[in-house]
Amino acid sequence: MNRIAAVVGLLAVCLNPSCDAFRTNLSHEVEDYLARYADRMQELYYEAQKAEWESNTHIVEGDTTNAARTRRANEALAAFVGSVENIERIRGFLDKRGRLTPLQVRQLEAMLYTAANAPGVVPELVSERIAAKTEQVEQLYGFEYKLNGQPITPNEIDARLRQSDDLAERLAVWRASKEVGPVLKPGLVELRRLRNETVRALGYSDFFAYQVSEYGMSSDEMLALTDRLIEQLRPLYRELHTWARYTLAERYGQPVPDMLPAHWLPNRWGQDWTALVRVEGLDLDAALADRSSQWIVEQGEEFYTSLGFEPLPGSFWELSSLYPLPPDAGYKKNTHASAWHMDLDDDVRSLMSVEPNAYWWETTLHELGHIYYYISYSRPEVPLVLREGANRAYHEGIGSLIGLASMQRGFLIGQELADPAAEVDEIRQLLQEALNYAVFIPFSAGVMTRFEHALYAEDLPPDSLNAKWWQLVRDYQGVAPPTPRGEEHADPLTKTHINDDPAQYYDYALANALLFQLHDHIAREILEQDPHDTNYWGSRETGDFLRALMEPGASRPWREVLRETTGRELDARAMVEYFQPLYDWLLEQNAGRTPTLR
Ligand code: X8Z
Ligand code: ZN
Repeated sequence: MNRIAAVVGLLAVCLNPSCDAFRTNLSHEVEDYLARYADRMQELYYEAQKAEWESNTHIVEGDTTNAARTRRANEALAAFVGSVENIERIRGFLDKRGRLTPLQVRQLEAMLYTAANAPGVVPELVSERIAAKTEQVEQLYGFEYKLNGQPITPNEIDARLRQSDDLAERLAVWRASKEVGPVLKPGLVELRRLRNETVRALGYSDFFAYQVSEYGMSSDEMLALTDRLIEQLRPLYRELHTWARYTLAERYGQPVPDMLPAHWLPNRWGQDWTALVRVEGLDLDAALADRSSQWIVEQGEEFYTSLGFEPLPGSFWELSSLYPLPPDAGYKKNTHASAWHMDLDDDVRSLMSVEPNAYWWETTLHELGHIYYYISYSRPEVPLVLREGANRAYHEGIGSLIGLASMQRGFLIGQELADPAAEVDEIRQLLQEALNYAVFIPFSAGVMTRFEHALYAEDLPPDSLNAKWWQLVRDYQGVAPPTPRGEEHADPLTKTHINDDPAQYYDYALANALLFQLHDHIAREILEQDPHDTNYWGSRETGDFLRALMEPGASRPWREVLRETTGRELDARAMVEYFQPLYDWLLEQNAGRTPTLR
């Protein structure tokens, strides 16, 4: 058959929608479109990420060049991914989804989801939102915290809250940590409006619903899930709360309070109480004190390579920003840890301020979890637009899982970070873990999730941000401000995610539940070790399990991945079971004490 005949032949059959050639023709058209979209998107995305990277790692007061570049690059990306032309084509193809492959449909759906965050039908809103976000990041990370008139870094604030036994000092440091709130308030109120209005243009009810929809869930479904986690952990949390009230009252020589005063807790938001206890023979802060920050990151990498992952690419080491800036740097950087997939391929970087202590040890492993997730799914089989986690909680869960594994005794002994001859009080160790993982749930699934839901879905008035926040903190965490905090403060906005990672904090709550499910599976089925005392180091089989989970990225439905990797629904049962021995111990400790938490 000559060429013309072939074309005519094809055209003739293509008039019949049920035949294979018709399907194939559409499929080719979609494939071609997807390939062109991916190429252009990757180019624009990389430019935007590079500009964002500069904006987050090199913040100079009064300098507008970074902001201008970031705005331009983000606008170019938004103009493409949210263009009316792209939205119409994607919708047009999705109307014929029955004739497309599941992988094509997944890509188109991911693209439509991205478009809804920057829809070309409301270009002014998109531009305003980009500018407002860039400005907010500069305000947040360019802020100079001060204690008694002297500059103090977030790392120093955190260290003092972990270590100081002096209540007056604790109060001063806690207050200093909240000073940034009011600076951020006008920007956040504006961002709330812009975030809501942009996604409404493509039919979402509000920005919270938009973010949740990435899980294929409604807001109500997500709130039911987070409520369930809180409920499952409530008995344990109630006992931890009672234990902390009595223990801290004694430590500080104060009467036992009904609600824990926020400045008594070893974290700015009371989200992590790990530092309340030291475990004799397992004191990671002490073990790390004489190591370098670089050693921490290298050792983290070695943990992953021991599981069969490749060493990190040279560009990771050259281009990341891993350590705190010297005080005389002349510029500031984002001090909150993050991992970046710059080009959706092999340019992976992390932004951290690592110091040799237990917090940064765990955080480094968390960030490297993101990095190895990026690397695992950056392969030709995974289309660019599906280079994401099975869902966002999976992405958060992997590194946290490795973080949990890295704090267990068998592992620490193997790494010469704990003395094999030392007697370790196992209940105390379990207590320390609960002060990390269980304590986090009321904050993440409760306070943060409910606050952001109120903010975006319920139109929370700007003059009740603080009242709402402290009401939630009281109800979920059983924590109270040291003194009344009126609306001249804006305490929720001191939490970085509210500004630059909005309406997604339930990811971490789900990740915590998920990581106990994964850990339980790995400990029992792969390592055949007690989940309370594992050593993942060197287990290729564990690495294979994790890689198999990560390699498909978002190209498979997450519920399917969940069933295969844990065999059960997402809930907190594995976490509750893990802490059962501690729960029994706490009941004994708290006998005769009055609980105040509902
Ligand atoms: O933000 C983080 C990571 C970056 S993805 C360091 N985390 C949450 C937080 O710090 O509030 C990890 C646990 C919770
Ligand atoms: Zn993370």
